[in-house]
Amino acid sequence: MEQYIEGLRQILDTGVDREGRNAVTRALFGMQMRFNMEDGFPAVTTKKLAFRSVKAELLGFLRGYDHIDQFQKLGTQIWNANAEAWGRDGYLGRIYGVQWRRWKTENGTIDQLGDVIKQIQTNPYSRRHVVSAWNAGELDEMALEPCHVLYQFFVADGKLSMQTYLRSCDMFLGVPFNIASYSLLLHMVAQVTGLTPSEFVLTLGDAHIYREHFEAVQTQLKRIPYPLSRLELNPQIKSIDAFKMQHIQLVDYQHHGTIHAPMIV
Ligand code: UFP
Repeated sequence: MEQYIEGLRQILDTGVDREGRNAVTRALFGMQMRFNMEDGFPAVTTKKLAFRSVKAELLGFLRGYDHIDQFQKLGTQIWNANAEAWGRDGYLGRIYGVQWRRWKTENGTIDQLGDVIKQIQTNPYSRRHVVSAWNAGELDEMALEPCHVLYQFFVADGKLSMQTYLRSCDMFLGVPFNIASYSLLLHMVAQVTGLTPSEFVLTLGDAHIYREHFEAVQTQLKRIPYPLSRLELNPQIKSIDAFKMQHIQLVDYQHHGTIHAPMIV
């Protein structure tokens, strides 16, 4: 997680301040972080990560959920503020999971993730293992335009790697969540394809810290990181659609205390 901490420091020290859509941020454009799963699971240790919420949101995406009630039932409140801001009675629209699993075409739907998993199994060295949430024709039907826009898998030596493009990155609140979520997805896809999870590469576009979070970030930067945790998946699960909350466990997670800071919608 040093790269994440270093990224926070770099933005705070050298970023540019701008008044954006919802608030003032300090930002840098274009960064990359690499997390090797062999080093442990990249759950941030310099504050408490709400891993239960990470699991619930990702399972909701995998099921193609599009309503706040579904996410809440699984155990996450993460979409509440965006749903409220959008004002459609809890309906979230054509968000991530809908595009991953049911991208609309003229005569049906495409299960992008399901298809990519099949391709990883049958044609592992393909350069087309891509899943896109950025459906330009449906952006105005989403509670939030996708921040994690696209991801791609890569197979070599029996190992599976993955890269995600994050166009807009709330470095304090969103990014630790995104890192954990995609690292979890990497583990899940690796398990169902019989590969070993290797690197998660996160490519960041507009990487920003909200002015409201500056103090919280300073607090975090003073803390000494702990060794990384480990992820355990129930090894019996062999289909991406079969995962449930209890099949996913973060173990030996040592962390500093929660740092409260408002989510800027
Ligand atoms: N954001 C993230 N990660 C996410 C997500 C949202 O960092 O996964 F969904 C943050 C980035 C930005 C805001 O601060 O939410 C989205 O605003 P905008 O659409 O104006 O970029």
